[in-house]
Amino acid sequence: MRPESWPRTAHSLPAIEPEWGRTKLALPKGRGTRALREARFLLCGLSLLATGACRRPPSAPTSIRIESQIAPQPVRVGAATITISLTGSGGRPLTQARISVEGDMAHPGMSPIFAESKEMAPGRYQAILDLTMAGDWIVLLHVKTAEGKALEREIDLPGVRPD
Ligand SMILES: [Cu+2]
Repeated sequence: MRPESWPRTAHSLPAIEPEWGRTKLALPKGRGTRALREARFLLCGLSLLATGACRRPPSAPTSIRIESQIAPQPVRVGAATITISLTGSGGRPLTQARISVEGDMAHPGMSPIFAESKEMAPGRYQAILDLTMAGDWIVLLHVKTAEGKALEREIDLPGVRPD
């Protein structure tokens, strides 16, 4: 089970992450690391409180369906192929969408990973996400349709196995 108090939000801190990166680099080596980690964790929590309301993914218009599959099963460290099918009203394939895929781990302190998808067939997209660590992942699909509608999907990917 994923502790709700920590985030999902590795990905929701784009404005803050670079600052931390700089701060970390500026610290003398081997000192203050623990304090930094705690401060960073606290910051995560605060930022979740502050932005929780506006970070909810926009709800999808009911006419658009997003279905996804991930392979191989069981999912393990390394390349995971994510296949996404996008359909509009009446089941017609939605072509020429942009789908970027983000992977976050359920524990703090890890940077998100990203992959862009390619349209392999009309309305059928594929992305390869390089899962770098065993454990619990959350995959976010950031979809932008050809008409410019933005949608998000979150897929829990618990228990990714070691290589
Ligand atoms: Cu990790």
